[in-house]
Amino acid sequence: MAIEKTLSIIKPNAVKQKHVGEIISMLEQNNLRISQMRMLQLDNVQAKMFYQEHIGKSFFDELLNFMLSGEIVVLKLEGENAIARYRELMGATNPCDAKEGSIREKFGDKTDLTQNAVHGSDSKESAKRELALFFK
Ligand code: RTP
Ligand code: MG
Repeated sequence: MAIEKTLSIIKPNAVKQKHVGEIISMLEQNNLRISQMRMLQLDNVQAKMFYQEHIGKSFFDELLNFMLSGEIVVLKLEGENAIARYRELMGATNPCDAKEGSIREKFGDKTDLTQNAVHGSDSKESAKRELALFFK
């Protein structure tokens, strides 16, 4: 199996609720190696660039407002089959549907699917594009 790189974002709700440590611990326990990590606040231009695939969708403005609402942690993760393994660990987009023990089940807001605690790249192409936005 090939070693892959992927981008994780710990979203503003999880940072505000002090779940950064627990989420990082889950990444480490699942052999998703952290090779780079930063805490930052997105600006409007960066957020639009990052979520360009969702421009025009019904949830876009709400998503952008949320992602601009506080600090986030961005992480470069590496490991065998890391893209799919991290998506599995995150759980379904809607925290209500996320399987027990997944990051979104534990830390996502079950009344607001926008606030689902984490992001993860969904393909090799997305990972490459998204990593380049945060890590030189
Ligand atoms: P992500 O990109 O954050 O890893 O999540 P994902 O692939 O599971 O979901 P995606 O379809 O890419 O959506 C990006 C983020 O937009 C918010 N969202 N809100 N209200 C809605 O219907 C809705 N749908 C998506 C979520 O924060 C989702 O993670
Ligand atoms: Mg996505």
